[in-house]
Amino acid sequence: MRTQVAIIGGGPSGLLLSQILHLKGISSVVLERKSRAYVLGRIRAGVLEQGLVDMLHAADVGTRMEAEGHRHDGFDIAFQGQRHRIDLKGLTGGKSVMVYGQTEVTRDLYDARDAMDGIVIDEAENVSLHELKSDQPYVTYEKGGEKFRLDCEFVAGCDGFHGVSRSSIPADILKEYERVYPFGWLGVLSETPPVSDELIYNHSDKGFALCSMRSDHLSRYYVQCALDEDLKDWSDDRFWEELRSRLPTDAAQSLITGPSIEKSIAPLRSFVSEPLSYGRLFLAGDAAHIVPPTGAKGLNLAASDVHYLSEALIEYYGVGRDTKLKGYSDLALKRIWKAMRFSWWMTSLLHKFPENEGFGDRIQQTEIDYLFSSKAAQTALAENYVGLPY
Ligand code: FAS
Ligand code: PHB
Repeated sequence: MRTQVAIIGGGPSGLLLSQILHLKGISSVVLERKSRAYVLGRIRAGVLEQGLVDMLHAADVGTRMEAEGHRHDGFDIAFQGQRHRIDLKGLTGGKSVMVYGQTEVTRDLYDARDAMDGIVIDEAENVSLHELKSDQPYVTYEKGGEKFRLDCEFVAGCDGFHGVSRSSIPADILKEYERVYPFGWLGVLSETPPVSDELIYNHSDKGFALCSMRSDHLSRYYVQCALDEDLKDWSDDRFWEELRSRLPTDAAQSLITGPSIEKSIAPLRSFVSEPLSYGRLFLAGDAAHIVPPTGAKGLNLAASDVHYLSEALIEYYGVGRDTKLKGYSDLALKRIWKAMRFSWWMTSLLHKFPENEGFGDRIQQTEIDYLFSSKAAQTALAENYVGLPY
């Protein structure tokens, strides 16, 4: 089989890239390791920047998002029982975010690829990348016990943190930057009405908690937890009691609980690998970087990578120039590191750090106090949260 762009990974990065390229007449094949049901069973991000919303519309994948998503013009930060609203719209000259689950974005992308006869090969195992430094790279994989070869001109590594693409770049070329946080997030999805119309990011002496949602009858909650927590030790009742203990009084009293329909623990890390390209291989999304979800940047950063990479491929196939392909890594990394900074800052601001006892705690409290009292500080937070320009 032959295609112009072999895309490794059928998550949001790979599917969005495939859809954008298709609309520009550029062929691609997506190789996904898992089944479609598995991919669509993952509960992940919930907040979309305007840049991603615009990209989904441009890719003819925005209709259901507009019908079922919810625009949010602000969110609350709760600290020591005090809630302060960050007025995103007022502070950014009218910008907002869209609350619409990554699972739904991925579903919409799969549906669009199917509708346009896109080639997405699920359960493609043992994917391996070859001849990346040549102008005739190829990919091999197995499916149903058979071996296959996919000849291509470019390989897009959209296969997430645990994928094969990043590790196909020689170790003496790859430079990795990482900060692993001493805690994780225990997340619950429940068919209950959200505790508030907007998100609430809570800093409490017992640890961070986040009140989010997917719709007016589907809520998403997280509590900061120790890295060695075992999901089996967290009954629904224990989760709701812990969440309630970290919320300001009004939210704690109005919280409506119910059975969890999904419960998972995600570790938190900041990670960037450089460069994002090696010969004909280009990394995008979690394959290249991971942010702690505090700033709601993971999925949105994958989108800006796909924006830059698709623009570069469209230039190459459109006018035969490789200027943007050569500049892809440096350009994408500039925005990646700004989102890395913001996600690290939000995480440092709102979580309980064991080593912070004393001075660190007081600095954290002062940082939040300064934020609540300074429009300039709130504006800086708001412009990062709605998404810096591409
Ligand atoms: P993905 O990891 O989504 O997709 C990569 C795909 O490649 C997967 O489907 C995988 O099966 C496939 N793959 C892997 N190896 C392969 C191989 N060798 N061959 C073929 N296919 C292969 N972001 C937020 O903004 N907010 C959140 O709350 C949030 N929560 C998260 C919770 C968890 C547990 C995780 C892991 C991430 C979370 N994120 C969150 C970040 C998440 O949304 C990512 O940023 C987003 O999924 C990035 O999309 P992709 O780059 O497509 O990577
Ligand atoms: C979510 O709804 O899953 C969500 C929202 C905002 C975040 C992280 C996760 O910062």
